[in-house]
Amino acid sequence: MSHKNFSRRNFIKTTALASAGLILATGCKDKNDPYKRFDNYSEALIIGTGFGGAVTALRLGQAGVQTTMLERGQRWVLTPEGNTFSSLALPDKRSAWFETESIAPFNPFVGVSPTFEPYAGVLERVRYNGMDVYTGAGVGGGSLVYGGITIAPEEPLFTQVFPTEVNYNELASIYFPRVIQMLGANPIPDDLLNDSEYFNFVRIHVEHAQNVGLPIHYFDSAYDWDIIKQEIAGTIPPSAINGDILYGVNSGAKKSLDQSYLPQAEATGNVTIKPLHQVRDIEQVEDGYYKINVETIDVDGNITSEIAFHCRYLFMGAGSLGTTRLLMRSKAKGYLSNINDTLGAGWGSNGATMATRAQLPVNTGDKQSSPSSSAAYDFGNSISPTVLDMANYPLGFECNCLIYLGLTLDPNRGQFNYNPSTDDIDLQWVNNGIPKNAMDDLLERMNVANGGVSGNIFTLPETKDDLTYHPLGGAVMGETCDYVGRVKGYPNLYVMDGALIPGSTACANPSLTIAGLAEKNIETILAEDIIA
Ligand code: FAE
Repeated sequence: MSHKNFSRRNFIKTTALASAGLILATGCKDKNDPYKRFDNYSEALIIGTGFGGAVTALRLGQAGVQTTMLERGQRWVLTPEGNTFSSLALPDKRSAWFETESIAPFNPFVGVSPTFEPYAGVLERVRYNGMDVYTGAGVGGGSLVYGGITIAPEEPLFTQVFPTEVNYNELASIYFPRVIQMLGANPIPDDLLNDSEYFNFVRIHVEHAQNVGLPIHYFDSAYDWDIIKQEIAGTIPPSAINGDILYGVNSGAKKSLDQSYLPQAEATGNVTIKPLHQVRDIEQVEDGYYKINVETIDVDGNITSEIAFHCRYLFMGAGSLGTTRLLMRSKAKGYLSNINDTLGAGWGSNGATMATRAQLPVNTGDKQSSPSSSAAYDFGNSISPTVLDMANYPLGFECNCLIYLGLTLDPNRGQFNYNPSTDDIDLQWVNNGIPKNAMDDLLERMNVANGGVSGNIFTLPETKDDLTYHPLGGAVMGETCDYVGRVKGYPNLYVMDGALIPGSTACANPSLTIAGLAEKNIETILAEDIIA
């Protein structure tokens, strides 16, 4: 084992930075940080490399704080051949986090799926009683698998979900624009929207929504539209336009966090990312420092070593499920026993639904596989305000159908409980029907105005609200944490990710809200807790 060497390297590097004035320049409160006592020590440590983790890493790195990021998944590096990720059409082991067949929610291969060996792939499906949750795994977290939809919640809905201590105007005017600029997210260009056969389905969606009086929002999208044009022109192999979004985009068109925040964080010279490092649990040790117990794994899931890291400032960025699991497990083992009993509560699915309309009297085209670009706002819905994201449906043939992701303002909240027999958490979830009913109400109005029926597609026969891509909550602000993510009762322990969110991002896809809050919170934490 090279713990000693690693520790010594860290020590030498940190000392060198300190003598160069780089660490003292941050004005850390305790200038005699006794880090030498611990193996694998870094001043700050972040668990997870998704939105909350990546934002935190960049800002810590820029402030001169030596930071280690532990990520359970792989680092996926794009190749010129365009073969890094699994395709959607023929999923292989790279598509899923230790599964043996495709886990796509609209899997057209059910029963006849290709099977494969369990592997450290990019998309995880966690099956709870009555709710399946999807999350990303790998350097970049959910951004590897996400649709790039970058939407800010509307203020009247935001204030129904978030506590008044979170200032909407501050987020909207400072932090959301900062994230959008960092991601390079931007709306679909007019030429693609108006003329390309690859976006015919979007034009139909817009027309159908407008026919029932809904305003359309062309949202910022974390896609490089020039690369998409190259894919369409055939100058590079197609990937995003083939619907290869769920398992990663091979052409580089998706502006995932490994193209923005994370390389910029590493470029500060203060941030180190360690892939295939799966955190088991966390202990508070003497003087308020933290010990992080880690299994290193190989891509086949074998544990290759068990090691401990230490840090002074610990940031949770393992996502709603990952962070809640780690905190609850650590609490149950007596390592963080003072976290209050709100831990595990307040979890929500973001009121998410997935639905189709079929038998449409228009051709939606055989190329409805490109990134989504528009949403319709149904805030007058009598059951719940609903945002209707147009989604891509990579069937590859004319289906006269459209697929949607609907986000509703669902007040339903679940409760996680630690299960000692599995050493994991279970979700207690009772479906209240609101997301499905709101969505069906909206789709029915669209069918009456435009033709078509809801559902009735073999892969998605009816509106589903028992799965979500948007897990939120578990260590919620104002309850388990304060309003900037400090875990109550545990100095220097912070929640920076979706676990902090009170179960919903108010009819918006969550990445922008999670990242915007992380930007805002790390600014406060640096100023008040880390820098003198
Ligand atoms: P997240 O991005 O999930 O990152 C957590 C990281 O922690 C992951 O890399 C994990 O591998 C890692 N991790 C977990 N446990 C451990 C452990 N024990 N040890 C070490 N590492 C660990 O967290 N949102 C949008 O706004 N727009 C979209 O278009 C959109 N599309 C989506 C499509 C799909 C298929 C999915 C699954 C999600 C989508 N989302 C979308 C949701 C979005 O990806 C999600 O809200 C954020 O990624 C959550 O960010 P967090 O920082 O909470």
